[in-house]
Amino acid sequence: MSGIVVVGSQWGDEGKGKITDYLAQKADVVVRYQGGNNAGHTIEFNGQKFALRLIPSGIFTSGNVILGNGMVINPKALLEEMKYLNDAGVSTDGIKISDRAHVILPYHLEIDAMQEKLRGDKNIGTTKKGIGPTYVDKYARIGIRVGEFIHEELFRSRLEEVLPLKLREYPELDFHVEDIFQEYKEYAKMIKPMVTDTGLLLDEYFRQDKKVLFEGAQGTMLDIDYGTYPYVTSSHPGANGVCEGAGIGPVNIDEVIGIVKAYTTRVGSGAFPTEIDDEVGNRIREVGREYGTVTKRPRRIGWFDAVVVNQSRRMSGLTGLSIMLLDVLTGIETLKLCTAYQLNGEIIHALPAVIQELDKVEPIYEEMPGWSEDITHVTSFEELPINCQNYLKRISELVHCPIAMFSVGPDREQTIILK
Ligand code: 2SA
Ligand code: MG
Repeated sequence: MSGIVVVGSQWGDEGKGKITDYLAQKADVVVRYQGGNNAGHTIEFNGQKFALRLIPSGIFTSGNVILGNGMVINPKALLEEMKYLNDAGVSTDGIKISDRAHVILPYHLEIDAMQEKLRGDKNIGTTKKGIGPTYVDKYARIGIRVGEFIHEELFRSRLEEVLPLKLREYPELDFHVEDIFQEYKEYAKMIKPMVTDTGLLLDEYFRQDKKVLFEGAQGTMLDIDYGTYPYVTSSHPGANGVCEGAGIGPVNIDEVIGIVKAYTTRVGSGAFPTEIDDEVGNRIREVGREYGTVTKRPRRIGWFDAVVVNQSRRMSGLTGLSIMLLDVLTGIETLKLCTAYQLNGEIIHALPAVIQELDKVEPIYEEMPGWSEDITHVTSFEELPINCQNYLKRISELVHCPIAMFSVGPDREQTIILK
């Protein structure tokens, strides 16, 4: 192995943190390639629980982590996260930040909040971390990159160029170059030693045959092109985002593990064909502790949707599935799997591109008997109750992808790898 990618293959929060932490134990370096502190990765080991937003989970293992060029970085949030880790005795000396990543500045946060308000009941349900507005500036070519940010004079002159444009676009904003500069130049000083050309660094790792793990944030259904647009994030959370967001070529990717829950969840607005709004849904929410890591929002709950995961398999070239939170389904008498959709009397097997059509699809379900045995201590596939084994096998068939691992609880020990 040289490059392994771990991607969320639904709408995020599938439990990527847990799997990347597990795989990170064998990796020389762990890389984030998109998004920013809209992510919330929860990691538990030795009875300790950590919530990471920006920093890759490899910080607990080799300690070598890269924040790639495809990311948008809030320097203040990064420094806070480093302090949180340092206070818990975790070293952050191994962090490297791409000089090509974009910087989230205070006006981005304000624009995010303002746009959400203006959208009214059509709001996206963003995390209000300024993610979308920062990517907008990147593509409008008025963003400020980390490489500029860490040079005081460059940072000031870029702010002088860019801020007036933003103020013209949003006259209600009340920001001044000098205020932002004075506060943020201090963050820049602290970040400077970590900044480098991370693409070069990765090339060295690969040439030395080192093991590189790419950690996706959010999920493929939030992909800016292939997700449920416009209810998406502004990056490419799938393996399709790795090359552009880390500065490597596709030949460096050997394996892509798609993380899915044994059911489905989503935070924020937008289509969700298999959503269930009943007692079973509430039960899954409580047993699975389905609340956002960053925003604490209750997550929407639904049955496993093979149409969604198939789309993720196609876009990311998944080589294996990791089924998370299997134990949460224990005790539910009948489980449902969505195998296809019905739209205007026709059966379809892919998500329509147009959200107004996706809103109209009816899921077609297959029912399977559940299991009631406690599965939190199993250590192999064969130890699972037969109904549970059948449920996993059926998912694998429907998604055309082998199962690489499954998980029956939050601890590192409760992840079972299949040979
Ligand atoms: P944004 O803030 O512009 O990226 O929001 C756009 C959409 O993307 C969704 N999104 C997420 N969905 C699930 N989990 C996310 N991360 C946090 C977590 C979320 C939290 O891991 O728990 O704490 O609430 C995440 N980040 C973005 C978002 O809901 C919008 O639908
Ligand atoms: Mg999360």
